[in-house]
Amino acid sequence: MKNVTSNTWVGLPAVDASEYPVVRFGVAKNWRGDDLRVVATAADEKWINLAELMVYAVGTGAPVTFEMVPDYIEEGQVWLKQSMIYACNSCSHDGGGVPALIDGDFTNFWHSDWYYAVTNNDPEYGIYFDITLKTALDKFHFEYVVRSNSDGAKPTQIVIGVSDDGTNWTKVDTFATADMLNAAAGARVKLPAVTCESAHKYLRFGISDSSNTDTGSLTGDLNFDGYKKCVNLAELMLFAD
Ligand SMILES: [Ca+2]
Repeated sequence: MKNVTSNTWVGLPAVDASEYPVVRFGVAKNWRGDDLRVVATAADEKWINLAELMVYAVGTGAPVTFEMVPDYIEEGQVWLKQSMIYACNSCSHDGGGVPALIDGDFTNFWHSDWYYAVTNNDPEYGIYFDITLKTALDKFHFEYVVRSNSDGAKPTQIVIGVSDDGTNWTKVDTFATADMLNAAAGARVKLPAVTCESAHKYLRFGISDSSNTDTGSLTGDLNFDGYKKCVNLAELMLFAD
């Protein structure tokens, strides 16, 4: 908890601030006494700066406490943060990496390696993202946005896995929908909901095939240089259903 008026932290573990991406002010009120619903974020993320919120605390003259919300869900969307995502592969010479995948900007993109070797793709999940949640989900769906200036390496088959330990994965669904296959550059694609018998904190979004026609397969041997099959995405979104 933090007292904004005195600017002191109480009982907050000394860990990377990105592990606490969202702050919810539960008891804040404005000068009229109206309840304020305010969220803010730690420094290296892109949401509201905490400094903007201190005005309200000064206005009331009262201490304001707030809670840390590890997984911020708004209208069903789980706000993905960089600290929640492990990408088995990201291209360092094209695209903006994982940050570009979750920045809300549909004009930039994440790209898997091409030309240079991909050394850790998976024979079942292809090139994948592992998402670590603090709050387990038993029903969820993904949405993504095709790269805005090209649909030449869009996903054409997606494999969803879940895990209870982040190590041992269970495949729960494979999608190759008409929406995926017909998606134009810049299109937003909604995948069907995934329903599990129990809730899981670890989700895997695997891309096992793409429309790219270069040599190889995303689930196969990409371990050598050359124009190998690749995939890219403008944005990835997760929703709790
Ligand atoms: Ca983006």
